[in-house]
Amino acid sequence: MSQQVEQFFENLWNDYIKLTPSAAKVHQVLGQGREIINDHVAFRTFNMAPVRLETLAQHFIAMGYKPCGDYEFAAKRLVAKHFEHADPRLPKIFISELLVEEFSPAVQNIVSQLVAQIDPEAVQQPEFLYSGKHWQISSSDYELLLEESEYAAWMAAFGFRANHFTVNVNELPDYESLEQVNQTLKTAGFRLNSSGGEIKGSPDVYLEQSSTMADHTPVRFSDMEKVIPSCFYEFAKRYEVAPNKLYTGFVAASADKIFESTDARAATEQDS
Ligand code: OOG
Ligand code: NI
Repeated sequence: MSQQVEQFFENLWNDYIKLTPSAAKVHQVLGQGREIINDHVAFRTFNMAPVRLETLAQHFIAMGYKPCGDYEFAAKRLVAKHFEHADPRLPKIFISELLVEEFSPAVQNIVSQLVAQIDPEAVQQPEFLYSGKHWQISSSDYELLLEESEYAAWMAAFGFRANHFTVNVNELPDYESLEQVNQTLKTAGFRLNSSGGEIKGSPDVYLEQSSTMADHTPVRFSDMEKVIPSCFYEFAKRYEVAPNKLYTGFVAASADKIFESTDARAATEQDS
């Protein structure tokens, strides 16, 4: 792994934990001071120039990543792709993009105005991927986006940065199952996303996933400050598709529920 790539992931992580202080606590609780290996990092964007998925992905292609899977989320009006690197120490990359034209004219207008404020030159720099938001937005526009798409509202509030990192549970020495990981997290006081059950997927689809509910952080809107859900941590356990060969893809039905980890309105076990 080149020093540049290593520095990129370090900067990405440092930006992420500023908004997600519980991520550092997750490392402490699960790793007990040992290094945690990440399975993947996820990014979100809009399907509008100059920030389309394909454009953001170029930074990973330049680092040696290859496109490996395509996913569609009809109800959330999103598509996604994942990318893998030959170096097993590097996390997979999951990038989704919102199909903006499928929303109301009001949402399309707000999003177009946000995207228009981005300097296309800035997108060409790898640092763009942890540069946050490039615009001002009012709390009322945020609320309007929230009514149609929690994803659009999250993007408007946080911009470009890691949405989540994901612990590679297969590489955690002290844990046999994702259930044990979840139990440890709950005992330590974390709230898990229980939309579709705490564990999404199964050995039948070669992937089990769980996630915390996003931390809450104060965000400065143009008219006021509001405390809203920021980023979360995910946990993934992969199963063999052949002897000594773990599944490397994602599972759309599970991912569909993981997206809800930033949704304050999504059901959690504590609420139900
Ligand atoms: C991505 C949700 C999907 C996964 O691992 O299936 C996902 C997001 O919330 O942006 O991360
Ligand atoms: Ni994920």
